[in-house]
Amino acid sequence: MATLSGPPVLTSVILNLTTLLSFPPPTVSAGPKLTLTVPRSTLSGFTTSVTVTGLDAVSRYYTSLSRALDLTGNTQSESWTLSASNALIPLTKGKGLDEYKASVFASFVECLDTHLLKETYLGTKEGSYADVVICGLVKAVKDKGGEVKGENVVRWYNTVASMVKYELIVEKKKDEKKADKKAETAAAPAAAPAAPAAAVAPLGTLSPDSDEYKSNVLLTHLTSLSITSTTSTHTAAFTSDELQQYAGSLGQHCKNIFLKDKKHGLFLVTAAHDADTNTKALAKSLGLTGANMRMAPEDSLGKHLDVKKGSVGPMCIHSDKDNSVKFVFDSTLLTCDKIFSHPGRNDWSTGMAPVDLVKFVESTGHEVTQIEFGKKGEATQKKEVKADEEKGKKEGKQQKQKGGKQQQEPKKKGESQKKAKKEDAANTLLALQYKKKEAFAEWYSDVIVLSEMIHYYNISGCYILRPWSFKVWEKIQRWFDSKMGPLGVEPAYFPMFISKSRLEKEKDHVEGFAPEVAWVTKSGDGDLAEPIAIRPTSETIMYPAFKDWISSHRDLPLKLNQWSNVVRWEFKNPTPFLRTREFLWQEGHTAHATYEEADEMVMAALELYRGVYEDLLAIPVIRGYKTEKERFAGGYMTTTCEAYVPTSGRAIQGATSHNLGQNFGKMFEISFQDKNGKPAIPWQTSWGITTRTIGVMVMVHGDDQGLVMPPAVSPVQVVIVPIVSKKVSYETLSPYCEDMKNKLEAAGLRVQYDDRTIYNPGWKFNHWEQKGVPVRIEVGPRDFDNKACRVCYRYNGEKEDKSFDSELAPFLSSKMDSIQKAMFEKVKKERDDHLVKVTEWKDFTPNLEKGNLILTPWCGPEFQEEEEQVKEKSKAEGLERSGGEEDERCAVSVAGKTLCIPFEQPDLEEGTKCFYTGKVAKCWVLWGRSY
Ligand code: 87F
Repeated sequence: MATLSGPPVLTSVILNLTTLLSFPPPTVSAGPKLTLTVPRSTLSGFTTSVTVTGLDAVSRYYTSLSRALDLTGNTQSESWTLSASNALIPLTKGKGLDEYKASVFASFVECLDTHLLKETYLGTKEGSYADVVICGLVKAVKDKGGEVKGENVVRWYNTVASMVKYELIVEKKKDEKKADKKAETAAAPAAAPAAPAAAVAPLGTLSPDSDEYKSNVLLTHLTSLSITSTTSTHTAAFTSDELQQYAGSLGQHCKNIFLKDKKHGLFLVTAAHDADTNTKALAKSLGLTGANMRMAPEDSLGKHLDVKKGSVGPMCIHSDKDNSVKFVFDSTLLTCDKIFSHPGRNDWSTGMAPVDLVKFVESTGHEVTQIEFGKKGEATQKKEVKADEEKGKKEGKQQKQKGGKQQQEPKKKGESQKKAKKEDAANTLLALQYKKKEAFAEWYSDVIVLSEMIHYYNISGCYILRPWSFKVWEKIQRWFDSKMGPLGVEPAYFPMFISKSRLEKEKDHVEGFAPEVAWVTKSGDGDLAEPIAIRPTSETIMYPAFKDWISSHRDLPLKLNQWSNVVRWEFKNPTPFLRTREFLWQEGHTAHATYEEADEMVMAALELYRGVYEDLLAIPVIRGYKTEKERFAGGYMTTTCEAYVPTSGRAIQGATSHNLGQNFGKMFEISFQDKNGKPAIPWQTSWGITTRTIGVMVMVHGDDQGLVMPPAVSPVQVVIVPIVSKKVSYETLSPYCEDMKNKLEAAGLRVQYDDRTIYNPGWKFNHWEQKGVPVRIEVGPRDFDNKACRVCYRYNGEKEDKSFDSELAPFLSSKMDSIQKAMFEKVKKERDDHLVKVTEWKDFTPNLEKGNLILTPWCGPEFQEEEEQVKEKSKAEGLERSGGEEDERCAVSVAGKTLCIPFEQPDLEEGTKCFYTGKVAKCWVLWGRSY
């Protein structure tokens, strides 16, 4: 094994990557040249050797390779690297630093300085790749005019910079070229951060006289057609971002997608790089009925197009000799002077006139189907805008007809209503575009927008909560508040700003969280004397006041609850409700004279969280203790409620309740005289639940039509939709419906009478279904005649005719309870069907892959290292089995992690062994893939 303390010039050494990435020992300051030969299986796709020189370039190169190199092991290093990449890479782009960029940099440096006040390096005691990466990024921003200030940062910067003075050369060995295919495709970094300038090969031109050109069948076919083209060489690009970076200057590149549909076969789609290639819309444009277009499996790329993933281009159709692939071409490309695509390899791009590309494809015996693709980006919101436009159009139409007839009045219940609904959904583009089971993430974002829960905002990770979701939050708040009084918890409100010194008073508390803290540094144009943090949680805001308020045992217990917003500047993929930079929550903070009292409070809060999930949101949860590794580091013990999302097979932490012990008391000098007149430190708790609850509810209950609301939290429980016809006008039906509404409301139901005349019944059915209202009552002419109505249930789609009499209200009231129960039972069964026991390691990852929650015998909550090993090993096995790669910025991982040590423990027979270590098991632990 080579280390950096070898001879001054190392020519070719195969290094263990982990060794390389650990911090270079201080002895190496002379700047040796280091040649690193990376095994193909680790880093495929790098066909040429790359020389990276200088601190910032080395740093950026590490960053760009981080996914392929699997820089894992130390979560602090990982989290620093991730945050720094996200915060600093954008600052290194463009010319100089504007005011905004400078302030981002200043707060990052400030953050670093705080951390380095207590630590010498970031993440590990000896320093790690995180120091190299971040120091390099800091240098890059410094070179652009960024100010590196702060005693600790300057010391760290100088130390690290003086140590990293080497060149890094990555090259590929010839004899590794035949490495296994799987690893090759798996390692293509799909979304790696920007590669360093020094690692990007300059654009070159491939001569038609060169051997390489002549041995490429696609290029020689081009020549044989006398098509004028140029082929440029560049760094291999695996993503469109990379392509833009390496070869964007050439001109318009194509996006190429190889699709398979069970019924309609294979399609090669060539579209503008920014085209919206939504497969549903595409199938519709192609007139394909019953289509379900998916990405074609990778082996069919080789089989039909003789090309590898990442290198597909329209010319590859040349290899489809038996004409089994249909070619689809984005007609907007025809307006370009020249378009570029890969001639079978992703380090070459060939440019030609679009008509010539069409000529090329036709010459291979393939028909070119032209379709005009829209631009991607605003998918769902665009839909919404369109829907609004449609609505506007309709409104106009209706206004013109004011006093006239109703539109599209269905003649019969059933058939024509269904038709009206379908047509309406299509006309207004309001229908959900995705199926929950097929494209869960897209489905989720469609549902929350179309149901009018969420509106997107122009700051990443921040969302507008519209009344339909905020009212759910209000339901949770009202319920929760009703339980606070009996527990002796009082409402209060504390400021949202924290001074730096207070935030950092309790070291363990902020440690690891620091990169997420957002700071205010300016007012108007002037700098604040000291930056102030925006609360990510309120321990450090509240406890200095606790110190003032608590002096005797008579001041205890002190129990406060605050509803507020908090800000945590997350860098992982934001998801509305689930992972947002600002979110709403309730945080309870209490202080007690004894540990037991505090413990009781912790459990009482957790019981409320169970209630929120199970009784309000109809979602079963598993309660338990967090392991040492997963508990809140600032406290003593953490309890949790874990929910399960069947569609993704993932667990999600629902809420936590902490016994903080006396840690904060000691730090904030809170003390009291106990009953015996002796000084004592109070025992504290803190507990919180957030607007994540709403997201979990959407994911768990929603279906292909949209939301399905549990009656307990639905802002509207019953919607009454009149079906107006020639026989019965609004004027006649309205008093009937109003009367029904009043009677149902008098029974305590939340009712809406949808008397809008601008929408027809089909539109309304669709609208309320998407919003998940538990019961829709349809009132048509015959119902009016018979003093009846039709009751339709959202959660199971069933319908029944009921008389409108004194029984209707109690009937519907009890229906609300039975729907609530049925929804809970359905989800509980699904959850229980996915709850398995595993006693041997070999069964662990396969069960994770089935989307199961796994109970295993475990050696004990304190075995943190072993827990980490399970996480890492299951991640590696999971990735190997799927042949995939994990995006570290993604909010989800394939790793199995501990969710909790459930309070309800199955029997553990004496002598049972831990499923992983083989040591004597102390308890059952619940594991799963999680959000
Ligand atoms: C992010 C930035 C700074 C979580 C953070 O769980 C600090 C923190 O302290 C932080 N993210 N936490 C832990 C919060 C603990 C606790 N606070 C009261 C809760 C419930 C409510």
